[in-house]
Amino acid sequence: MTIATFAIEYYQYLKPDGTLCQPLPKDLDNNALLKLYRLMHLLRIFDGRAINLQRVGKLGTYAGILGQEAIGVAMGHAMHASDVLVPYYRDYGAQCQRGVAFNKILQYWGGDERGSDFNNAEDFPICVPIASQSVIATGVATAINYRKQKRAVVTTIGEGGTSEGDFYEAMNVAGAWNLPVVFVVNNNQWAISVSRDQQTHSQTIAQKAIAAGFSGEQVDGNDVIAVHERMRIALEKARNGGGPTLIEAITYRLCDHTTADDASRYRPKAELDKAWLEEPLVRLRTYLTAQKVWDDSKEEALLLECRKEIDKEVDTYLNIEIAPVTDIIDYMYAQWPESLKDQRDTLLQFGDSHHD
Ligand SMILES: Cc1ncc(C[n+]2csc(CCOP(=O)(O)OP(=O)(O)O)c2C)c(N)n1
Repeated sequence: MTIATFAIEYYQYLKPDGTLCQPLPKDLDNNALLKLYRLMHLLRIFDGRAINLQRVGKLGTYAGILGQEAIGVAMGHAMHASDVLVPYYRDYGAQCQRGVAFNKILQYWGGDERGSDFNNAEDFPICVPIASQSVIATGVATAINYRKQKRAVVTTIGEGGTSEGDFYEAMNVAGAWNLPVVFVVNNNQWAISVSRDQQTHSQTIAQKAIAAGFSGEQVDGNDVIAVHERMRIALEKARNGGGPTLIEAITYRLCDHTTADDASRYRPKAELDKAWLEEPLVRLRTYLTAQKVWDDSKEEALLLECRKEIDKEVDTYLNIEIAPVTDIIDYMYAQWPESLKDQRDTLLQFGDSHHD
């Protein structure tokens, strides 16, 4: 006797060859798509600059987003200003649409905590301890429900992170309390050197939501249209008391895990070459070109404009006044323990030589 069955849907609009496999969703016309295309380019240029900055010693570490631009961009565009983003470390595409300047993101990865002090007071800073953000998101969503507000929380995680206990706990409470959370899984196929298949034998990540009592689905994460539409629907549902959704966005990390990694040591080259054929920018460009709203001269102008914009952000970052070295201690305790007092004295003794 079968007592439960379930199915996981997969959504796609724009195929890798740039043709549609179903009509465009109503609220995404060519103008909106041009905006998303511009943002994806801006991010790709930002990403390249950030890696270069790290390579010349101007940034500590950096987590790249090459090939994953569509997810953040679509998420950020689909969210309302009053929703809350509880991000992980590959969400610049959403953050930059929510009042976080690129120079702040650089500042964060440059090791300066002031990079997390951005204009948008209710979004959360980048979260590195894997899956802790999932639990935080459920806390925020509980507050929203308690206050009877019509807002949704979006939280992101990699597919590897969905093996963490915190993730399962967050999913469980989100289901049990019908919380307005959209869990977005950036399934980029690798958790550093651990492949998706080694990570879990769950057939999909999306089905993890089923056990928690709400719906999960897969979406082509390189299709900005599909991610946008599924986000729009999940957000609407969350804001209107329909509870949580899990969206597993299937993509591929075309870069190293971070600047501290060398993916060529564990990732088959043939797999990478194949993934390049499905990346998100080219397919949208092919589509827009076929629609006669895009051409080579527009592309050239856009690239120039985006480079200029990112140059400005980099300049701002490089000219930010460096915080006093004692800041790493000053805000940790109301009253310093003895051991920290000694460390602080030592820091003061060596002055600001770290500037060099
Ligand atoms: C709790 C915790 N454990 C381990 C790490 C170290 N770590 C950083 S990123 C990472 C892999 C994450 O992979 P995935 O969740 O698939 O996300 P991706 O980075 O691929 O987007 C690990 C293990 C961490 N940051 N936090």
